[in-house]
Amino acid sequence: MHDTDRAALVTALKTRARTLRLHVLRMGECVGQGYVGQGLDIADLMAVLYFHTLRFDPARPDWEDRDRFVLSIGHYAIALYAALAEAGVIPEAELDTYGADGSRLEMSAAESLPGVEMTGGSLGHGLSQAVGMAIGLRLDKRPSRVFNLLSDGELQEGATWEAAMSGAHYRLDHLYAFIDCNNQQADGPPSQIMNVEPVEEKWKAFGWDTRRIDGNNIDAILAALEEAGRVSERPHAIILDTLMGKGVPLFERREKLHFIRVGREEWELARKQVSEVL
Ligand SMILES: Cc1ncc(C[n+]2csc(CCOP(=O)(O)OP(=O)(O)O)c2C)c(N)n1
Repeated sequence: MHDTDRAALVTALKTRARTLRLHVLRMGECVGQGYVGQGLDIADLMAVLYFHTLRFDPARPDWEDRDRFVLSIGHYAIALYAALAEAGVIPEAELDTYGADGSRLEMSAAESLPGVEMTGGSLGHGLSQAVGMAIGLRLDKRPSRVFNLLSDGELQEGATWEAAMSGAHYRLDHLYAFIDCNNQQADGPPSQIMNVEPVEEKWKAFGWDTRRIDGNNIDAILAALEEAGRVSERPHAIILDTLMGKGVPLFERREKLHFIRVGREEWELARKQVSEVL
């Protein structure tokens, strides 16, 4: 790819990421609270996946040869809804129902919504499901790849490591795990709750192809995916160092961001802050 083409792609994806962040704020404002920090921190990855990497058809979310995006961390649903609305899988107006009684957009994602591959909520199960899907797709001789997003908190769950072991054993090179290292879990930083570092060395020791990048840098995400795509016989772990609340300095500065409540007057400022930066 020429440098100019690459620069244009990065700019287009940054614009998408900004729109996804605005969708996240829209959902958060409707309920006055939510997993807004996570939606903002992972928007760059979601922009790359949904507007560059994933093979899917918004008009046919259950197309059998689609790539699978498996969200381990159900509470990151806000980021997935933003991407599904922007991609045209669900109506944008439905974002206003996020977290409301009877809404399809539950605070933790559920398979009843088109485009959601896994019902989340209980952490630590996503990678096992992704491994199972990857094995099944291979047996069915389908071209689909499986992309799993998990959190640093989920590295404290034993099942994650059983799945990591089996992914390497079965040489699932069409399986990609993104680990969102935002250095937060419900009660503080993992280093204080239960240390998960050194993350990259652990995945490497389990036999995965690994790299660790700035997860809020779109160029770096693209490069990591390109490099990983050239490695065969091993599943790929892409460790993302991200900043919770990314794009809204008002939130980035907060100490605890796992589930935030935001004052009525702060949403306007948050939108302004997101809109100002590309
Ligand atoms: C098995 C399980 N244990 C506990 C919880 C409660 N819980 C929901 S979100 C969360 C925080 C987990 O931290 P992390 O996954 O790193 O998320 P982040 O703080 O980055 O949103 C916890 C403990 C859960 N949903 N499932």
